[in-house]
Amino acid sequence: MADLSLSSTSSHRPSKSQIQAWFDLPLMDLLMQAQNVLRENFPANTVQVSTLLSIKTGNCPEDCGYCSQSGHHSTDLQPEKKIAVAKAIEEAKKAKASGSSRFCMGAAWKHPHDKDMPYVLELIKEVKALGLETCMTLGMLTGNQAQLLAEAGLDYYNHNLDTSRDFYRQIVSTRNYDDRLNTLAHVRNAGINICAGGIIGMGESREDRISLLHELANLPKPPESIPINMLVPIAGTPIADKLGETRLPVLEWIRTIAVARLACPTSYVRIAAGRDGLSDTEQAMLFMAGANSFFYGDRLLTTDNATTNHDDKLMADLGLTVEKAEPRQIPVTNAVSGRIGSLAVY
Ligand code: SAM
Ligand code: DTB
Ligand code: SF4
Repeated sequence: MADLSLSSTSSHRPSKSQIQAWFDLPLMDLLMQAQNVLRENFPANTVQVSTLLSIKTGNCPEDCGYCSQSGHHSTDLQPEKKIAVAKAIEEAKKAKASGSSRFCMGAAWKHPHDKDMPYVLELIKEVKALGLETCMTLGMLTGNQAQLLAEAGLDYYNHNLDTSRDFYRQIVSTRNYDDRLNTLAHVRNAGINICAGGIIGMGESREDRISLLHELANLPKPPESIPINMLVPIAGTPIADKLGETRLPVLEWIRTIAVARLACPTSYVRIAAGRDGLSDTEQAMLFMAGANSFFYGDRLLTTDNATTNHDDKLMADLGLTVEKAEPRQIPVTNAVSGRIGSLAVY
């Protein structure tokens, strides 16, 4: 029988041993706890839906061992320079029309250069003007860049810790864990919501997955959004080439999502990359495990996603409805009184 001391009330700032104990629960006990904790914190049967767009593809100076976009690996990827703002807006309109509530724009940069900032700020303003929530993932940020993104109204910044501090050294050599934490601190200080999670299935141990969730749950404030990606193996990347046909069982993804839900009860937990090819039953279990967010749209950044047609049917079959977009309001200074107010930009 499950140890009742492992209930959701003990979940705030969980220790590593607490997280390990959740992983060790019988699966049905874990799923029940996770679904109950989800329902204590969010409306039942409601999911947050995001669509991704790559705004600058490939030739990235970083050497992340899982990524098709690193300039250090030889993959089939066709690099593309920054796409036109008009083209991105067209894609955002399509995402909105198909029911997505958040538009996430990703650029394969180590960090944005200051000359790139007017471009990304314009994208934020124009996408927000459509009534969509905005998310960006542009690599490392300085405090000043984070501030500029916040002032433009950016809702979320995605910057994943990806795995444990120890295993991180085996997957990327061009930056370290503290670089990631520094950027997350700049994003938090600027008042932008944090989207930070990781990838599983890279050959890491369960101990590494425990450490990742421990890091995320023990940040000064847990991320508002936690994407849990399952590795999409891409030929020509060192990790996919090393793993060969070895895959992490889907049950471990389900377990990891459930433990993320218990460790961070009030965060959105996202089924991120890796859904393509899962059965409906497997996906239903990921939602049962407490996931309440997923990427919608036929493409992720450079790889295929589950199709929108199939996802529409899946959501109908599971009785899931899409959460309404609630873009962050931009703080404005009232020039006359000097008081801080807020202004909705759509
Ligand atoms: N360049 C930015 C950065 O590194 O933060 C953002 C883009 S990067 C593609 C965003 C996240 O996607 C990575 O941190 C990783 O978690 C995930 N990701 C990238 N390639 C993946 C793959 N092949 N399979 C699963 N997840 C992947
Ligand atoms: C995240 O954690 N997953 C998304 C988003 N944040 C940017 C990216 C997934 C990328 C999957 C591989 C690809 O399409 O290149
Ligand atoms: Fe570049 Fe991001 Fe890919 Fe790493 S994950 S190679 S930083 S695009």
